[in-house]
Amino acid sequence: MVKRYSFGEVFQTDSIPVIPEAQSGAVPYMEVNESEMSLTYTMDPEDIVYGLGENVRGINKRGWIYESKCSDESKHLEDRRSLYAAHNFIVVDGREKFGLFIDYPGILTFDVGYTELSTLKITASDWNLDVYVIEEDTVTDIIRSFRRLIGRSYIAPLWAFGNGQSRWGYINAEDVREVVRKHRENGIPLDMVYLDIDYMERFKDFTVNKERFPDFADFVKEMKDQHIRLVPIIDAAVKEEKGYSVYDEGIEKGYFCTNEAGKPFVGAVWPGRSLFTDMLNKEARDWFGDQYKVLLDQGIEGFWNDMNEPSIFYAEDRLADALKEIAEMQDGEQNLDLDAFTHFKNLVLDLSANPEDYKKFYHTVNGKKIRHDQVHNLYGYNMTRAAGEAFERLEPDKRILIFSRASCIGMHRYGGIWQGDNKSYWAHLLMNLKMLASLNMCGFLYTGADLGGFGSDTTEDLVMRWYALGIFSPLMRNHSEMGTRRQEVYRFTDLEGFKHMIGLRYKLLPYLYSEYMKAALRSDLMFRPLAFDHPDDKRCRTIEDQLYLGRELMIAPVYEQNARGRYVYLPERMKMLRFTRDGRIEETILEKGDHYVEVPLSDVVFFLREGHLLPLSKGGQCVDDVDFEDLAVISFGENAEYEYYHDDGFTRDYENPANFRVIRAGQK
Ligand code: MIG
Repeated sequence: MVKRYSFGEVFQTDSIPVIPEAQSGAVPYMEVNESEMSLTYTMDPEDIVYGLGENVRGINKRGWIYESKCSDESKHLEDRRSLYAAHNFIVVDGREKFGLFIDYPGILTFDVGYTELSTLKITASDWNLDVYVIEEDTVTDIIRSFRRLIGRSYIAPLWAFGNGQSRWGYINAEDVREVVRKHRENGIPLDMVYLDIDYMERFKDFTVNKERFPDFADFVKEMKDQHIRLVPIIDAAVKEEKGYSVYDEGIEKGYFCTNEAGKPFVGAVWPGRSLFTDMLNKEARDWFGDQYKVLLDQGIEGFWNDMNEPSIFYAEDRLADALKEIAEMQDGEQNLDLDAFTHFKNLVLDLSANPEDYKKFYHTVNGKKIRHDQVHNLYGYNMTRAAGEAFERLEPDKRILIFSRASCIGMHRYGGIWQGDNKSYWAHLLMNLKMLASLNMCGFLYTGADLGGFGSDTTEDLVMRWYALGIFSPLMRNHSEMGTRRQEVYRFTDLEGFKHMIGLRYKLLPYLYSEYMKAALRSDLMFRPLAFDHPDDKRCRTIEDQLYLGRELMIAPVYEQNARGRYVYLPERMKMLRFTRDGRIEETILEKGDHYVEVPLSDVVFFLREGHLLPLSKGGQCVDDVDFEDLAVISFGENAEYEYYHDDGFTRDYENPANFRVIRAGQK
C-alpha cells in the first residue's frame, strides 16, 4: 500500500507517472519537523536501511550521511556523500518494515545514523516535497510496490546485452577497426565499440569529425556488417559557436538556461564556453531529443549521455573574477603566506563544480523561472528523457540503447545508467556488486560499472576477476580513462582465460535477458541481497558480497587480489557450478552453511538453487550468433523448471504471451 503526503508547493518532477491522492494526517513512522525541514526515524539496532541506489558504501546504508546532489565525482571514496545520482528511496527492514520515497528535485540529505547512531534523519533544502510511505509484508513486496509506482524500467535492445569495448582514446576509425579486428581474430565475442568525445568535431554534440571518420555512415555500416554497433557519447553542454546549427537554433528559440539578466548562461566544459539546454522546458527538451536524429540517420542505434549532472568546469563570471584577482596579485607583492596562498590556489580550484554556480542559472517551466539549484537533480534525468522520448517518436518500432551518467528516479523509465568514473581498485569491484542491488531497488536495471576500472592503471588479475562479475551485469563494458594502462583483454597474457569468460557471458545470455525482461515487466529485482529471500536467517542480514540473480542463481565473486578463493555462505543446499577454461562444467552439491571455495583466476563459479534450472546457449561471437532456442540445461532437482522469456529483442511487443514458456528438466 502506497500513501502520499504532500508538503508546500511541490515541483512536478514526473518521477511518478500517476500520482496518487494525497493523504491527510501524520506521516506514519516518521516524525516531521517543518521548521527544520526534516523527517526523523529512530532505528532499532537490528534495522537495515536499504536503498539510495548509486552511492558509496554498503547495501545496508547505515552509518553514513548521503546527499542527493548529482555530482561529477570521480573519486568514489568512502567519504563521498554524493555520486552522480539522486535516488531518494529507502527501505527500513526490522521490527517495522516500510519504504520511503521523497519526491523532491532539490538537494536532500539522508543521515543514516551518522550524527547519531540510531537516528535516521532526512533533511530537505526547502519544504516543498511529496513523501511516499510504502507498506507491505516483505521487503521484496515493498520494493515491488514502489517500482510499480514509478513505472516500468527501461528496456534495452537485445544486442546491448553483448560485450562492449570502450576507451577514452579511440580517436579514429582505424583505432576502432583495430579493436574489432583483435576481438574477432582472437575469438573474443564483441557487440559494441563505444565512441568517446574524440569522435566529435571539437567536442560539438551531434557532429562527427570528418578527418577521423571520413564517411561516418559508411563506417557505421562497415561495423554493422561485422555485427558491431558503434555507441557514441553525447555531452550535456552545447558549444558556443556561431554557425554551429545546434547553438544557432538553440539561441534563436531561447532553449538554453539563462542567467539572472535573462541572457544565456555560459559555463565551460570540453569545448570551452558552452550553453546548457533547458531540459526542464518541454519544447527545449523535444528539440534536444530531435538532435539525436542526425546520428540515428547515419545508422547509430545507441548512445551514452555524459556530463549531465551537469558538470561545469568553470562559469564565465567566476573565471573573469578569478583572472582579475590573479592579475591584481601579480601587480602586488608576491610573497604569499598560508592564507594568501590558499586563497590564490582556491581561486582556480574552486572554478570547477562550484555549487554556487548552480544558483546562477535558471530554467523556464510553464513560463515560470526556476533557479537551477532548486531542481538540480532533474537535469541528467531530463537530458536522457529528451533522448528517450525522441526515440519513441523517431523510432517507434525499434529499441534504442541509451544510458546516462547522472540520474534521478523517473529516469529509469527512459534509460539505464553506468556507474561512472570508478577506478582500477579491488574495492570498486565489490562496490560494483553492491550497487547492482541498490540500483535495482530504485528501478535501474540496465546498469554496470566500467570493467577493469576507469581511472588508474589496472592489472590483469583485476580485469579477470572483474569480468567474472561483469559477465552477469546487463550493461557489460570495459572502459578506461585516457592516459591509464590499456586494458582491452587482448593486451593481457591469458587470452584463453578471457575468451572463456566472455564466451560464458554469451552462453548465459538467454538466461540473463530472460531475467532482465521479467524483472522489468514485473517490477522485480534482478539482483538482490540474500536476506530478501531468507528474512529469518540472521547470517544473510549481514552478507553483502553475495547476491541472488533471479530465482535461480547466487553469485559470489572473488574481489581480493591474490585470493585463491573465498568463503561463501549458503543459506540453503545449492549446486555449485564451476565453469573452467577448458570448457568443463563441474557440478557439486553443497549443503547449507559456510564453505571455502577455491576459484582459480579464470574459473567462473556460481550457485544454482534447488528446484531450479539454468538454460544455456551454445554461445557465439556476437548476440546475432546466439541461438536462443537451442538450449542446454543444468538442473538441480528432478522437477526443476524455468519460466523462460524471449522476444525478438528489438521491437516493443514485450507483453506478448508468446514470449513466455516453461522449460523443464530433462526436456529442452
Ligand atoms: O570528465 O568523455 O564518465 O566515461 O570517458 C571526463 C570523457 C568526461 C567522463 C565519463 C567517462 C568519459 C569521460 N567523461
